[in-house]
Amino acid sequence: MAIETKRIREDFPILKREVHGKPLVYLDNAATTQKPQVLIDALVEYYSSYNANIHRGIHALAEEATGKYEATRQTVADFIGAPDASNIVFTRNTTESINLVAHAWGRKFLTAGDEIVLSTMEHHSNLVPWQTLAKEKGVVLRFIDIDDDGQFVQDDIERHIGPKTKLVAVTHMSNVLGTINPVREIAERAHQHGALVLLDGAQSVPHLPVNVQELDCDFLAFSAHKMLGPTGVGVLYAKRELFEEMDPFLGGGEMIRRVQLEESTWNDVPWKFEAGTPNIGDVCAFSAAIDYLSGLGMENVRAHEIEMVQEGVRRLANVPGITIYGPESAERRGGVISFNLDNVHPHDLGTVLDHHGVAIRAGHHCAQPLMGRLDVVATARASFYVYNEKEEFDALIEGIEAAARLFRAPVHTGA
Ligand code: 7TS
Repeated sequence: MAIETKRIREDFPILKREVHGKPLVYLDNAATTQKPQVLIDALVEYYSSYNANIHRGIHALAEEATGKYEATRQTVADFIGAPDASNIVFTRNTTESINLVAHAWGRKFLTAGDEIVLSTMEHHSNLVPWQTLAKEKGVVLRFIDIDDDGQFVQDDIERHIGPKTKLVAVTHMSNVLGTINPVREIAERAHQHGALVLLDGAQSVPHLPVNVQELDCDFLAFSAHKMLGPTGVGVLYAKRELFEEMDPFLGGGEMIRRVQLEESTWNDVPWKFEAGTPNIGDVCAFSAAIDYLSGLGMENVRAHEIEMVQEGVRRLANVPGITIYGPESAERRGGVISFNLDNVHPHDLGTVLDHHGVAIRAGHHCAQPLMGRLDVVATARASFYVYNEKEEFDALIEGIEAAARLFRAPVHTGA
């Protein structure tokens, strides 16, 4: 393995703790990842040595904090292959980044009859903002469906993206199925019809090499907390001309150039979209998480997760009564495995696993329409990251077998 998990695990203090007397097996990385010591140190360093408000002060601390905050913007731009730091706006999370586009771009440029193309595998955060906009503006929503392998139906891509399409907003990687979508092709088709493309990168940016210029997406939204970074920091990438023509999302301090009693003018991009005091400490620390991932190499992160998924699917498939969702091929999916065990509710399964020290997620994963499409109310989900190792599947399988025994489903060892 290109990723040395034994060495990496030493960098994550939380992995040393026990849960219910068992070593922690953390398989809920699609929800949020754990934090390396360098990230924790970066937060402590900010608050213990250069805490100050940015962009306004002329004193040394304010200059240091401003410098680090803006340096992180450059680090983020480099990480996703953006042409310039001004292509990066800091928000609170993916959800806020998508809402920013819906408000600042959608409200300004969309009118009745325009179409937005989404998909049936979207996270609620890439559905609800568009539903609200659609109601307000009379915009029509269309949905690319999935096939039995959990991939976009090709015909739907061709059928739905057409001359009326103004925006295609889809997830790069599904948080439930793990599906990695053909977003490069989708962008090409959208652009042929003059439509823009927003990628929900909440799951892809942490797990795959992502280059916005190669993908040619117009917007990309993601969250720091899913990529070893702190909570409370999101990113919105956009092409410069889009940020220029969009109206501000929130009004207040920092985002203005000149304010008069009756009207105001706006600050330059990207500050036009960062009203008020931002999450300075967390943004500054975020660069430590990105440096850590860059040090590992995103190609290696991806290769590690392909191996983990292959092994995970192999082990799970040996357990009688298990249904696994998502693409057959590990190359077509990220480090996420959603599954169900016959006659056992995923919440019950999650509770039994928790008593084995294994943290998974159970529920609808903020993708209720997808649950309907899969004809289930919920799934259990194991999701991986750089510190997970194949040995951890032993505890997962043991816990599932214990749940099967408890709830009287047939069982058989799955090694
Ligand atoms: N989009 C996708 C694809 C996601 O997986 C998530 C979070 C979001 C958007 C929203 O991110 P946030 O940082 O704004 O909350 N997904 C999950 C999950 O799968 N379990 O918990 C959160």
